[in-house]
Amino acid sequence: MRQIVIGAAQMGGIQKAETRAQVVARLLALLDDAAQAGCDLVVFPELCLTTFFPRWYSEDPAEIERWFEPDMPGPETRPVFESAAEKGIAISLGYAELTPDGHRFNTQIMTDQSGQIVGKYRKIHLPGHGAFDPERSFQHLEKHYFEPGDLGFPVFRNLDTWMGMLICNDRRWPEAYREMGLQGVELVCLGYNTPSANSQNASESADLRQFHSDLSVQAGAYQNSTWVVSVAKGGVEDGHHMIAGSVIVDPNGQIVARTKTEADELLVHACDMDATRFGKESVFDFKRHRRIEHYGRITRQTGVIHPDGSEG
Ligand code: ING
Repeated sequence: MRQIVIGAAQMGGIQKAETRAQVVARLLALLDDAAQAGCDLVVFPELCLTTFFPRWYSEDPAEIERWFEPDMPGPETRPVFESAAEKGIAISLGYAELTPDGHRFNTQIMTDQSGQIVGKYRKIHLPGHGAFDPERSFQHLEKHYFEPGDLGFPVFRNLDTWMGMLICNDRRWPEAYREMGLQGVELVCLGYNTPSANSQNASESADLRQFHSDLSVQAGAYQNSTWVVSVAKGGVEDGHHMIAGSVIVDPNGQIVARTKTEADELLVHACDMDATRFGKESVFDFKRHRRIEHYGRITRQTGVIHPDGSEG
């Protein structure tokens, strides 16, 4: 049996004033917990090195640069890679990437158990808006700070398993899972920073947003017969609350483990990768059941076009 003991390393809020060193100390503590628990792989959240800075509008290059990593690992993050390698733990972590030629992405990497990066994903579905919006109770400026990812939805081999990654809003889009499902993905690792309030609809409850988060990852897991590890940075950041509720979802779409707090908390589950086989060979045997001749709109069309030709 191909078993991976997976640690979902949920984080509580990271305050704007928190230094990289302070955050790295939290990641190292979660890694120590993971070693104690016998983890083979640990998944950290989206943007796990900084506060969720897209809630703040800035045009000051110096301030913006503060949030981005030109190197991964860099001097401040190397201790995380070294500690994981010493423990024989593969890690996946999310960060704001600044490329050598000046491009900015919301990125997640994955290492093997020796600390080598074996997978990289750049967030494709950027939610929110690109310009400061005074109508909103708070900003969500990912389209201002990041470019859409340019790597597609890669699937790679790690720990004798086909793995892929998503980031936050991606988990709401079935196409993202299916792109990996069609590559045979068996484990999808993703992190999220999800505000518990809707900046445009005050009546939307935190419970409904948690429900949508769970629904999305459970559907993605079941409909592609894959494990999904979905890890929050939750709790309060400078007065802004985000949902926690990190979960590990099995290939039947069942939540097998969920965090209990909104703080730094390691969630551990022994995941049998062979449990993905039955679904892939029966109800979701894509080769046997899919009828791609009827799916043209999904890649030909971006928005809604009604049968009478009217849009939106
Ligand atoms: N955050 C949120 C997410 O997709 C959001 C933004 C929340 C969009 C709820 C739509 C509905 O979970 C990030 N970082 O994508």
